[in-house]
Amino acid sequence: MKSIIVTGGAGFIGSNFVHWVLDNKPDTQVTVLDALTYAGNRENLLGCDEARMRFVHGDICDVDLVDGLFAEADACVHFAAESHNDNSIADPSPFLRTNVQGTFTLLEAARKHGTRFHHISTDEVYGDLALDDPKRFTEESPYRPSSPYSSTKAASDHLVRAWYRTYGVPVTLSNCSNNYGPRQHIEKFIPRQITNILSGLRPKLYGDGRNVRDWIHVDDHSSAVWTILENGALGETYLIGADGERSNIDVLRSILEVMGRGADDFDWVKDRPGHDRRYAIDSSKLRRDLGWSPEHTNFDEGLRQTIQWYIDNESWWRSEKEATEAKYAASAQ
Ligand code: NAD
Ligand code: TDX
Repeated sequence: MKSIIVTGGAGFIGSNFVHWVLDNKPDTQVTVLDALTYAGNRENLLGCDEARMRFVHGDICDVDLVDGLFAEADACVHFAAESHNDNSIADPSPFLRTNVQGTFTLLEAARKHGTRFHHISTDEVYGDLALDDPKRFTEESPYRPSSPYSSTKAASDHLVRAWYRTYGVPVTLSNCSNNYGPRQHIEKFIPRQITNILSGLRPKLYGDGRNVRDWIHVDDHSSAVWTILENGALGETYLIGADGERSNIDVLRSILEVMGRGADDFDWVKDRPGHDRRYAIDSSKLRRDLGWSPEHTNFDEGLRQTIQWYIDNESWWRSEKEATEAKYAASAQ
C-alpha cells in the first residue's frame, strides 16, 4: 500500500489512523479527504510529516474530486461519516447524504479505477443485546439497526457488499465497537463528561445508566484496520473489539474518581429515544484468521491518559463546549 486515501482523516478515528500509519508504515503516502464539518479539525493532523501527508479539503459526495483522487491511489480507507447518534435523532438528513450517498460516490470511483476499498463501520448495525444475554455479536449476526445513524451505516455496508458481489470491487469491511482516546469530539460520552467536570458542569447520564458499551482504544482500532487492509480476504467482514464491556455508570464513576469527584456528582437526564441496551463484540475471526490482537487492554490506564489529554489540550475543545452543551440542553440531555 504505497498510496492511500483516508476519508474523514480530520475526525477522531481517522486522524488517529493517519498518525498511526505515518508512525508505523514508513513507505506509505496518505491523502486525507475531509469536508471539515463541525466534527473535523485540521489541527488533528498537526505533527504529521507533511512530506508524506496531503490534506484535501472536500466532500466525499463530490464525484469529480473523488474520481481524480482515486485515479492516483492504491487504496481508500473510508472513515468519513456523520457519526453521532443524538444528532441523527435531531436531524437525520446529513446522515443519509454523507453515510449513504457519500459511500456510493466512493464505491463508484473504486469500481471505475479498480481501487482497493476498506469500509469502516460499527457494531451498531447489529442492533443491541440484552444485559443478561451471554451472546456477543459475530460476523453472522443479523442486521437490526435501531437509530437513524446506525441504519445509514447499515445501508452503507450493504452497498459495499453489493459492489463486491456484483462488480467485483476489491473490498473489505470492519465493524468496530466504541472507541475512546485523544481527539474525540466532546459531544461523545467520555469526552463530554471529562470536559463537563473541567468546565464546572455536572456529568450527564442517560436513562438508568446500565447500558453497556464495549470499549476499545482508538490505536487498537487503527492496527486492526491496517491488518485487514493488508491481509483481509476480499469481500469479507471482520468485527473489531477488545473485550472491553462496561456499563455507562461504571465508566462515569471511573472518570469521577480519577478527577477527584464524588461517586454521585452527576445528573441523571432523559434517556436517548431507542437507546441500544448493550453492544458486545466477538472478534475471534480477526484474531484467528489474521493474527491481530489489541495492545491497549488496560482500560483504566487508557482512560487516565485520555483524561490527561483533555486537561492538556483545553484550547482544542474549549471553543466548542458552549455550542455542544446548548444542543444537549435543547433536548433536556
Ligand atoms: P467523527 O465524527 O469524529 O469524524 C468524521 C469525519 O468525517 C470528520 O472529520 C468530518 O469532517 C468528516 N466528514 C463528514 N462528512 C463528510 C463528507 N461529506 N465528506 C468528507 N468528510 C466528511 O467520527 P469518528 O468517531 O471518528 O468515526 C469515524 C468512522 O468510524 C465513522 O464511519 C463511524 O461510523 C465509525 N465508527 C466509529 C466508532 C466510534 O466509537 N466513534 C465506532 C465504530 C465505528
Ligand atoms: O451525555 C451522555 N450521556 C450518556 O449517558 C452521552 C453523550 C451518552 N451517554 C450514553 C449513551 C450511550 O449508551 O453513553 C453511551 C455512549 O454514547 P456515545 O458516546 O454517544 O456513543 P454510542 O451512541 O454508543 O455510539 C458510538 O459508538 C459506536 C459512536 O458515537 C458511533 O459513531 C459508533 O458507531
